[in-house]
Amino acid sequence: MRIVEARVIVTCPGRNFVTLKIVTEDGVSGVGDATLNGRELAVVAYLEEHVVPLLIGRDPARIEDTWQYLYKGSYWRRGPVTMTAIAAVDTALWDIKGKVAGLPVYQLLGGRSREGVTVYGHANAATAEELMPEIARFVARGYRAVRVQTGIPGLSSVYGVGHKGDSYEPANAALPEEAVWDTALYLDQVPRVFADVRAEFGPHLRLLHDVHHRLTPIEAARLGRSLEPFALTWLEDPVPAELQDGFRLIRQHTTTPLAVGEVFNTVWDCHELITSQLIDYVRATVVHAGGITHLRRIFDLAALHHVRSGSHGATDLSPVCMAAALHLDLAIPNFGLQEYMPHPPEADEVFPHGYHFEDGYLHPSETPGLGVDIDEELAARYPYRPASLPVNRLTDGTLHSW
Ligand code: GCO
Ligand code: MG
Repeated sequence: MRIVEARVIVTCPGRNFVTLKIVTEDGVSGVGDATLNGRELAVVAYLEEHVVPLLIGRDPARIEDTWQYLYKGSYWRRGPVTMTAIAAVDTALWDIKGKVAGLPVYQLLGGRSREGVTVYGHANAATAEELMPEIARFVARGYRAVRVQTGIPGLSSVYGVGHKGDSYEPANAALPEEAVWDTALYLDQVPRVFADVRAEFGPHLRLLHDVHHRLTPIEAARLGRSLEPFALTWLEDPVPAELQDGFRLIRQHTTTPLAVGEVFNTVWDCHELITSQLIDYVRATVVHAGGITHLRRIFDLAALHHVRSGSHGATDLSPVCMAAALHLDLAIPNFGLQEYMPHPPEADEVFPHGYHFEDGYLHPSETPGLGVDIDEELAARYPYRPASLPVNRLTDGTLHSW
């Protein structure tokens, strides 16, 4: 069997998504997510100009060989654009393999290791008082784990806050919006809010918090320590992770579990974090870390070192990525948690899928392949809209991590 066609589809049903569809000579097709938030068209060009010509005529069954061909064959290894493009191809080929075998992809990965995929939702509000009903809403829907983000008095906008409801969408302007950041205000407020949340919801609800790369290691160590009484499931992205060694210092000072990885592309971004046991959860995801094939490799290394998965699942990852993530989550031995932000209804319509939420768990589709597709006619009704992520500045104007 040969690949006869590969098309790149760009659509904006509420937000931008890039999808690769690969078609075989037998008429079997597979889909892969290729969305890189705020840099979507770079991946479109990479796929259309440099990858699609290499796919035509190849055997779609040779997933590992195709992965190696695209990774080693590009010479310029790694990087988000390359790895997102490779991920899209890899995901689509797993979809095809499942359809050809007549099996859901998780069966090809070794079968289920659990009954469902535990997900966490996002509760956010400007004040602690407003937060409580938001968290209660998730608990009422069966969520066992909730990420809590709070406003900071003195700051007009904060990552993860200000958008009521399920879909927080920071890429909301053609050119980056600018926010102002103050670490001292943040470090003062967050432990107070978690004290209130624990008092209200008791010891058993799993609580998470995303720092979104804004602290230095010693600041993160202090935050982790001040949050210890509230027993978080994880503190996410406490510092930018280019310097893997930075986590060593945080680790030496706090028992608050650490999670990182949504911007990682390869195992090389986290090998030191994993092998030195500097983190507890690795949050790399299918679409940005080279697809099912490479993410499996990261999770297998993690399993050897007591690190569990916690894949990124924000709304800028399409339902195609979510479907693929769920098959992997169900199969691996060291699954931790899966992030879940439901997509807006128009995105769900463009990407018909069989995964479903029930009682705090997501369940992948039982249909052969990934159990997700793209309605190309509908997709064409939502043309691409330029959208950028915000930037952050300190109060004196210095550019800071967002
Ligand atoms: C998360 C993430 C997202 C990112 C977004 C960037 O934990 O869900 O931090 O909210 O900011 O995916 O594109
Ligand atoms: Mg995050």
